[in-house]
Amino acid sequence: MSKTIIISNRLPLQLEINNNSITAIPSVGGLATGMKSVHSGSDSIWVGWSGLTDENLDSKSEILVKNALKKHQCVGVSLTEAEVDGFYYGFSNNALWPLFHYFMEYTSFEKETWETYQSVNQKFADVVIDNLEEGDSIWVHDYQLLLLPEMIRKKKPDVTIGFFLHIPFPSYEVFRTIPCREALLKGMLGADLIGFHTYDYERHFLSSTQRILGHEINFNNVHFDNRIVKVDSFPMGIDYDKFHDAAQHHNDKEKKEKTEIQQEIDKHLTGGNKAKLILSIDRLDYTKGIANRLRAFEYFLDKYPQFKGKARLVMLAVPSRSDVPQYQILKNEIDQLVGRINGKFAEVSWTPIWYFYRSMPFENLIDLYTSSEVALLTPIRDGMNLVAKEYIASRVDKKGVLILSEMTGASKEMSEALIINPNNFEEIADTIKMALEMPEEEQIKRNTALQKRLKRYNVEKWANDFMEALEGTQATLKKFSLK
Ligand code: ADQ
Repeated sequence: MSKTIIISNRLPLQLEINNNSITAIPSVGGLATGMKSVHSGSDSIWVGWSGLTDENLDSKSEILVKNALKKHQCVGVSLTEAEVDGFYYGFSNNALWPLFHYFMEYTSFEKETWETYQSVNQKFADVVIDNLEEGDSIWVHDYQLLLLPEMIRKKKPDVTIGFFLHIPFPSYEVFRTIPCREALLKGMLGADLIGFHTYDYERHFLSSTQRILGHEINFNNVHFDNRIVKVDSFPMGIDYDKFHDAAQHHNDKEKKEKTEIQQEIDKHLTGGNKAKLILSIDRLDYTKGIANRLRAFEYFLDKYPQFKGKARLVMLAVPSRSDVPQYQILKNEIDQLVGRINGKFAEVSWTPIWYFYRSMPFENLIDLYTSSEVALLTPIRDGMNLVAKEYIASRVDKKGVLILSEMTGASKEMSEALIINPNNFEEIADTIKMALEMPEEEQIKRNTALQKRLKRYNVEKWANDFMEALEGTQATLKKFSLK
């Protein structure tokens, strides 16, 4: 029986090691949830890194890990610490991540990390080929594995390969600056179908392909190496029912069942102390525009002092890539900004910013989504931004206002949100005021339209649409006898 092989840098599992046993707990992240409809039954496997380096595993624990992964139809790619450094922290996160998000000043190209990126992609390819059988389809995910489609194609010319990029694809003028630009494009073009979140990313990719490689492009088909590669956009959705149902359950809860965070929020929302909550949630990453958001919020309080004591920014940042120097610098900058703004405006009964630097369990996310009158998401660049969708899905009463950066993929589908330029503090300040004063009927009208769309284009539909289009590429090839 043929199967689908899903490949991503990390497996959708967390490994817990207790003395002599290892348990693999499935992750609940967007990608893992979205792929549920593809990665289920016995007709799929997932290939990726387990998160443990070879140095952390002896031969006994290696077998335990392998068996634990097998139970979840996962196959591990083993990596050394040096490989993780060069491939993940080095080339993926010091070159590709900043460049693809237009942070050229943070981009550093080093020969050594590029070499490790190539050899680790080859390691992934070898594991895939070892597990590949006649009739299998392959779905490769994200910027860490740009070379993988071509590496697999070289060994298995007839296999069906799909590739999806979760981050933006930059414009030609930015992409052309990377020394290994031909190799990266050719790597991706090993696929039969290349998917992006938005039409803009798709266009940027096609234009780079045409101008750098000189290939013929017919609508969204690239003619390459005697093959046709289809390029299309597939905006990723969320598990809408999961968020909506959890929010409904949250609203039905008795007082004594409430989480500590919710009890704390309730305390601050009662009596004469009621301040509306403006929520932001992201990984602590320079692409997310966290410093801009803080400065814009400061500007808002300066410009509209009538909101002092009446509005509060609740800012949740998840620690991320803390071994990369830019992330440490950003963390310090944000700590200082929060301290300075709180010092400047705080009153005995009101602090303008509540800042949490940690990951939170799902039920606390729901507490925050359901308790906040406004969500303020200001990325400088973001492939999609799932938080915007999760906030709207959690608004069971249909109230709440989403302020969303025009630099996110999500803004292309969520035109009922208040769309802002994350570099325009004046506009952000005015939009926060508008959001806090928006009549309830208007909030309900906007959110009704948004929810309808998010429910229909959920993550399962995203995965199914991609897989259907991938199957479609094979039908086209047969029709034109190219296979
Ligand atoms: P990310 O950059 O990680 O993803 P995003 O799409 O916002 O960004 O997803 C973050 C996820 O983490 C959300 O599901 C959110 O609920 C969760 N999360 C955030 N803060 C949390 C916290 N403190 N505690 C617990 N969970 C938290 C990349 C791209 C995006 C793209 C996605 C999917 O950068 O642009 O939308 O992949 O393709």
